[in-house]
Amino acid sequence: MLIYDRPAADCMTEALPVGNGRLGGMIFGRPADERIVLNEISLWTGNDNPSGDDGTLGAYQTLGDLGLQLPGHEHVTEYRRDLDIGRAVASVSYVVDGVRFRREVFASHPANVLIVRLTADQTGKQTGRAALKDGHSAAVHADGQQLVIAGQLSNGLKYETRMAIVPQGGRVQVRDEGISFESCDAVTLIIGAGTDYVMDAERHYRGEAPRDRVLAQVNAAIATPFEKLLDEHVSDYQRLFSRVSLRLGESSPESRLKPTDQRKRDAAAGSDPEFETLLFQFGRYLLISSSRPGSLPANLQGLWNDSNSPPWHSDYHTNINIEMNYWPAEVTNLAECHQPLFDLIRCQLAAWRLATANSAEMNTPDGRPTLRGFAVRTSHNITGGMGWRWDKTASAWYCQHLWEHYAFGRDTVYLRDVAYPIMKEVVGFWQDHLKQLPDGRLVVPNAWSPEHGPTEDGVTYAQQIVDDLFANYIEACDALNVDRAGRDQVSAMRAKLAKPGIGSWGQVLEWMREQKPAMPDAAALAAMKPRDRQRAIEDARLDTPDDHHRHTSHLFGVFPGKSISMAATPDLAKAAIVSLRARGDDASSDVREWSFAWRCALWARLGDGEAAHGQLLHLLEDRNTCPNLFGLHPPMQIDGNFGITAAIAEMLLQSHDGAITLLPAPPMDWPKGSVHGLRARGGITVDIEWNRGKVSSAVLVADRDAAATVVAGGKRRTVQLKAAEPFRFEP
Ligand code: FUC
Repeated sequence: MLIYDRPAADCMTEALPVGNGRLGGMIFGRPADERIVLNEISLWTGNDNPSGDDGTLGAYQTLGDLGLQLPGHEHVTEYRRDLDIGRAVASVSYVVDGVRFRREVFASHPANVLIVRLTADQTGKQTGRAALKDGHSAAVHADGQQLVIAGQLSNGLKYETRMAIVPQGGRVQVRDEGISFESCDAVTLIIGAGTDYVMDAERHYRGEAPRDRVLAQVNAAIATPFEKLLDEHVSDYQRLFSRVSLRLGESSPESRLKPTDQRKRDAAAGSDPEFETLLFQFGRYLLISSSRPGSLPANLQGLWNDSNSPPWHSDYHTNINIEMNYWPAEVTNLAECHQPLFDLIRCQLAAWRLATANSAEMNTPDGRPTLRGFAVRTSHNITGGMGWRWDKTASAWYCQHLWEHYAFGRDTVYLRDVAYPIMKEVVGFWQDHLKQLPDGRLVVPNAWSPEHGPTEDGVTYAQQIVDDLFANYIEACDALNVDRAGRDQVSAMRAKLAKPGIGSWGQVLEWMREQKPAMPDAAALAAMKPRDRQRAIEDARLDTPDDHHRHTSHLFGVFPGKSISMAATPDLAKAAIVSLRARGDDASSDVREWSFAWRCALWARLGDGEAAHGQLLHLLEDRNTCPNLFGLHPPMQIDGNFGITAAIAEMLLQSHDGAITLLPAPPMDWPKGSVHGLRARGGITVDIEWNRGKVSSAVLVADRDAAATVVAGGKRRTVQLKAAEPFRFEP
């Protein structure tokens, strides 16, 4: 539960989010003049231009506002607003003149609408007005007993927002300016919205006008009793949310009562294990709320946006951010929430192929245009448009997600029909694009370690991602029993991929050759403009122990990859520790928001629970998370929320190296606890209980008959699991 004793003053950092994967709301909780910022996940400007032009990329837009005027509610007592992430309902309650008022808001996935319910502990007390405001100044009209906005964006995208009222008792009047209600016992507002976007390139991403659909959704909801709408919403949400429960220890009764913003600040300094559980579950809440099958994936702000020119277009960033959004999907048992990412990838394929084939920059090392596969740029939209520079290996990183969905779920039909064909294409791209060095090693030519340093051959990040793709492709061929010859060829190429090197101070080399930058002398620095000076200093620190860049791209092989580990590659794992320590977590450096989540997962993979926990605590600091617990880059950004949820899971359970490791990185602050319902690769659901930092018992349930190697406290055991039969593991 997130709780506050004041209304929000700012949308993105303080208001509370609700969402059904498609429709979102940010609730301020102001008693007399409530504001709920509305969103629809497909409301995008921009077009299909893949050239990297940020102008044509467009941006994710805000849909508008729902405003509620409640005269007489200016002075209230006993104010509280909260977000119950166990039920996905936001509430506001307060007392005016001895009457307790309550407001509940939720976005129902089954009913496909957002619902606001006003009640009080006395009858006849609801008097006020509800109005809609469009995010693009389209007009609001009364349409019978409903308010409607029908708008169109500059790119032709049609959208519609609709609001209806269901009063209990009292009187209601609907006018263009708003819906007035007087002396009602209770009021339910139903908000529907939609666009004519479809995830179908052949139809130029345009489907039917949203009008009939939105009207039908709103009409169906007004014909359904409120209690039923609420029950169906809560049970639909809990079907996903309740799969995982976590206990990391007991917090003090005082901690539990603190407002969430203050509690967060205190939790960063000391131990509040229930708050850390809340942070973990909040990431799951956000994923369920912003990423449901049939809709678009969570963007840089998830689903929540109050601006028409949001930071970084609130787009899909391919060099860490969108991937991090989906790190928790499989391991925290929300595999179906991964689906929107795959659907978006699939509907963009034709556009990405064409853009890659047409780009001279994407030619093969011997100068031929790309014939197989595709690459993507650093950002993209939902209609084939791309922004900024090419991020060559991002398509292979996307393939990791396609593969992991199979690795966890073992759905062979999905692997054959969805994941494998795309993996094969991208493998083809790399078969054509790797460059052979005189010594026979294969390198990714002209590669980039995202947003850091020079572009060179054989950059560690790119090498590791291609290695990951090849490894997964080989496993996919084996699982499907297909393409034996291709598989063996890929396996031979994989063996020749240049491996990460270890540098002069024991670090993982981020570039093939250690960078030996020189610091300009003091006079030269003094003569520079401040920005250039900053850049020159950063450049001079490249690849030195003073390099505190926010990205940890060269450690991809540790996490989310699997090629570096203490067991299999101890030298590289030790070098990864050196690199990670040097990259640091200094407040004055470049490390921020999502960096902490990544570092937490990296430390978990390297088996250091204390260091991992330290990163988690850093993330709670006010510079890294907002009062509403959203990540703070700044500005607000959501990837850190998803990343930390995945990282906490990684501290409790790992399954990337062929074994299922229970409690691989417990910190001292979680001496006793339990987790139920995490997923391990191989289609296995895992419960773990621990005490004094050691596993006391575990239960594994496999979806289908399987052998599993379980590691706990350094001991390994291979067990035979029978489908759906709980297997109790006592170390
Ligand atoms: C990547 C990061 C930035 C930011 C942006 C949205 O480019 O390097 O820190 O998160 O995405």
